[in-house]
Amino acid sequence: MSVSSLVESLVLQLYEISAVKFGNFKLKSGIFSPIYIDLRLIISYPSLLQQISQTLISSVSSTSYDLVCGVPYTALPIATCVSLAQNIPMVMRRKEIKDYGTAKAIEGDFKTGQSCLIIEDLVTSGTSVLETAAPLRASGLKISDAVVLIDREQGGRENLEENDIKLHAIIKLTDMVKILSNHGKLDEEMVGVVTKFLEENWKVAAVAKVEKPAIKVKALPFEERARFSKNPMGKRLFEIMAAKSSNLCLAADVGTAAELIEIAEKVGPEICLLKTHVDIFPDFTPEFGSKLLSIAEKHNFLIFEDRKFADIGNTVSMQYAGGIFQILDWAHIVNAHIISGPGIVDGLKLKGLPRGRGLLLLAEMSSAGNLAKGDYVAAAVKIAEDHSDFVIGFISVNPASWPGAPINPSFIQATPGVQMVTGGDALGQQYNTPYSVIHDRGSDIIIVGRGIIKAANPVEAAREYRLEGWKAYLAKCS
Ligand code: 5BU
Repeated sequence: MSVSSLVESLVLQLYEISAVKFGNFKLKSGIFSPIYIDLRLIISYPSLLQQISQTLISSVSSTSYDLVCGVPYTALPIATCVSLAQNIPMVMRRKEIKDYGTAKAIEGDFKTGQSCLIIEDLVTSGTSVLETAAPLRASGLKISDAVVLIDREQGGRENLEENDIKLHAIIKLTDMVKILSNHGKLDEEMVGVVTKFLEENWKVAAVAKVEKPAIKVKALPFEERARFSKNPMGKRLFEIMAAKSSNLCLAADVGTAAELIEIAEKVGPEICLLKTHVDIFPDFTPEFGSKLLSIAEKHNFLIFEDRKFADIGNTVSMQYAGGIFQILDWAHIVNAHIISGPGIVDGLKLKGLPRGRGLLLLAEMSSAGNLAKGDYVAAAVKIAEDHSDFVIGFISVNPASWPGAPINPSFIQATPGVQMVTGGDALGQQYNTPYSVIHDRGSDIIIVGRGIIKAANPVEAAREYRLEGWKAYLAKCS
C-alpha cells in the first residue's frame, strides 16, 4: 500500500471508531474546537493499533535510535507495539516523580549517550513531547526525533525544532479534513469551519515567544555592576559570578539536610548561589547552618534561603532571626513577597542590614496562573529602589518586558523555572531554557532544581547548566 493510501485508510478507520469527531468541543485550553480527537480509543482496536505502529516505524526508517519512549499516557501502548515489532528496548517517563524509593524520573535500563525516539499520539503545541524530552535528556539520553500520529499544526513542529527535535508526523490535521471530505464524511460547511478554526488558532497553544528588542543594547558585565551595588551581599554576588564564570543557582530541593550537604560539596565549584528550602528537611539540626557556611566559603558561593516571607514587618523580623531555623545566622540572602507592602522590607532590614545580608523581592513567579503581574511588578521595583541598601534584586521571569527595562543595573535578576527544554511539571511549574532566560528575558541568574538534582549525574548536569547560562550572559554582553 502506498503511504498516501495507508494514511487514508488510517484516517477513515479513526473516523469509524469515533476517535475523530466534528461538532463544537471545549478543549483543555478552554477554547472551543470544531474537531475533537481522542486517540485513547485505539487500544480497543488491536489491528488498528498495529497498523498505526507499523506506519510510525516506516515514517522514521531513515532515523536510527537505540530506545523508544512513549509520551504518557496515550502513546504508551503505541510505543510498546513499536518496541515489540522492532525489538528495540523501551524506557518510560514517570509523570509523577516518586519522592520515596529510587525517585527515578525514567524507568527502564539504558546507558548515557544512547539515542531515544519519542513517540506521541497527537501534537498541538509540542509541550508534552518537551516535557518527556527534558527528563530523558537530563538522564543523559540523546533526543533528536519525535514521531507523532496526528499533528494538529498549531506550532508543535516549530516549538520542537527550537528545542532541536525533528517532528515526523504521519497525519496532518488539514490532510485529515481533506480525506474525510473527499469520502463524504464532512460537508463543505464543516470543512470551512474547521479550516477557519485551524487558521485562526495556529500556534494558539504554543509556548510564548519572547520578542527580541529591535536595537541590541549591550549588557554591562557583572564586575562593572558590582560597583553600583549599595549592599555588600549584592556586590559580593556579582563578584563571585565574575570570578567563577557562573550565573547558576542550584535549587537544592533534596529530601534531607544530609543530602543537601553532600550535593553542596559536589556541585559547589559550579555555582554562584545555593538555594535552600530548609523547612523541608526532617533532619535539620542547629549545626546545619555552620556546616553549609563552611562549604560555601570553601567553594565561594552564597546561600539563599527561599523562605518567601510574606507577613507584616514585625512578624517577619521574628521569623527571620528566630525559631528553629535561625535563618539570619546562615543565609546570606532571603526573599520576600511584597503583598503585605513595604513594611516587610523594613522588618527584614532591621535584622538583616546590620549583619550585611541581602534581600530579593518576588516581582514575578514562574508558576502558571500566578498573580504577580503588571502593577504588582512595578510596585516591587519601586519598593526595591526605596530600599536599595538592603534589596539586592528580584526573583523574576521576564524582566526584559518590564516597563522601563532594563532597570537599575545594581539589581540582580534571578529566575526559577529553568530546564534545558521548555515545558513544565504536573503542578504548574513552567520552564524556559537558560539561553532564553538570560539572553532574551534579561535575567542574570538561572535557578535550576530538578534539571540538576534528578539528573543521572548532577555534577555533570550542573556544569552543563553553568556553561549554557554563562554562554547566554557573554552573548548579551558582546
Ligand atoms: P525546579 O525543580 O527547577 O522546578 O525548582 C524550582 C525551584 O525554584 C523550587 O525550589 C521552587 O520553590 C523555586 N521557585 C519557583 O520554581 N518559582 C518561583 O516563582 C519561585 C521559586 Br519565587
